[in-house]
Amino acid sequence: MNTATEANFDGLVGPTHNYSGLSFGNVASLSNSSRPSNPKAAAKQGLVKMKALADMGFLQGVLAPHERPHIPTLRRLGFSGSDANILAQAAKQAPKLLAAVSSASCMWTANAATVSPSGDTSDKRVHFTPANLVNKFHRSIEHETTGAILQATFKDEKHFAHHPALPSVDHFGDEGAANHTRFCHGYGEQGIEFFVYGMEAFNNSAPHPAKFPARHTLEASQAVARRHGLSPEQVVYTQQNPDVIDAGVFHNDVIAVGNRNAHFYHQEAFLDTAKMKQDLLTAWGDRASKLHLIEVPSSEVSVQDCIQSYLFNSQLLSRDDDDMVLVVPGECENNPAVWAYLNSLVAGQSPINDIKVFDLKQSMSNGGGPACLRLRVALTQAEQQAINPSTLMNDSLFERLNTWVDKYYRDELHEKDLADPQLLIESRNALDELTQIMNLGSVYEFQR
Ligand code: SUG
Repeated sequence: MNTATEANFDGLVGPTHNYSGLSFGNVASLSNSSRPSNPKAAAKQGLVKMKALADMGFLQGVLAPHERPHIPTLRRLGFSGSDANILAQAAKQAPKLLAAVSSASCMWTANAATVSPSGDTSDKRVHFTPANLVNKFHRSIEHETTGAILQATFKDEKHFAHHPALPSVDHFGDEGAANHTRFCHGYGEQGIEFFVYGMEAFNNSAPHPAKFPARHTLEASQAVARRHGLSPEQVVYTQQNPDVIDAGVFHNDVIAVGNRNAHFYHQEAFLDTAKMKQDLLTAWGDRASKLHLIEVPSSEVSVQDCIQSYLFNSQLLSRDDDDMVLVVPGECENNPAVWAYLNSLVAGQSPINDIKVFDLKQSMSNGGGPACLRLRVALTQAEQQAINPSTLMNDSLFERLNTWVDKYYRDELHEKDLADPQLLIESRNALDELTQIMNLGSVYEFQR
């Protein structure tokens, strides 16, 4: 019997969640720059989604936020003295740098890593490569702590293999699972790993976007596939349409989502849609179920509607064979074209039979929807037993984390507050307690 399942590990929003306009190419991040944020509401919106999915019977995990403002990075960049002095100097001399090292961006755990389940890898372990996120400075400082938290969550070397991030250089720009999807018949079986890249780093004549950066390269995906020991005939590489990157689709998960035997994507998502379909069907071969390719035409939902509503930044979750639910942000309900499309979708013949809507406005205002907030990890029964149990969502963790958020989080944060030494102290106290709640050990620099 195949008892493997897919867990979702959501990023818990950190106490310094704010809007600093740090992500060129991400429309929401730029348009909400300098608006006040509400870290308490952000964390609670995320927890509500996690708890709802756990209550629906899905295996739901939590990944802890990182230490922010990140004083070790400021020290590396030449600031010195006490922590309070460093914050004051950085606020005066380089406020955007202070904002960058204060971002709670690790909440978007779709960018934490690429994960290959044991059904796909040559040594039959689950492989993790934290994403280097090299295209954005504020995100490029995440991968070391991400690696430490993943190791504290998936500890057992018998089942889990952890790699360091790829070299931190544009040629190997890696945004993790936001550009990676896995298709399979059952979660424990050999799957097809589908890597979507924005550009080729070593081929200047290949197409690339003109206005906004392509954050992820083909060469990065190929390196991850090699490291994870994937079999080449079960890997498909596809290029994102450079025009949609230029329209604001900075990750593939803003315009496509897949799960098991369903690929739900927009007509304009890929550079060569016909080849993408053919390559997937060839790799799919004669598996026991049919591969559903659900293409949304521009005539029904425009690329702009996708970016505004985050229709495709949804979680496509299997309740049973050919019975899936789509978890979407509230913005989909408020977009008439998208909502009409979704209603016709669930009434039709596809395996997508239900829609669940969540209010994630705090994260959405920085360009992070339901799918950005989660890292998928398909696990066999034995692997599930090997996870750090204190990271799994249930009634008691939900209650403890809500109490913890109430104790430490502010309900309003402005960019100028990032220089407040008290915010650093509050955040460290919060994380210190969190590592005990989640039994993570000393994963932060300030604890060593
Ligand atoms: O990398 N926004 C994130 C959003 C990541 C969304 N993830 C996925 N699509 N999987 C980013 O652009 C904005 C931070 C700010 O502007 O304050 C930010 O980092």
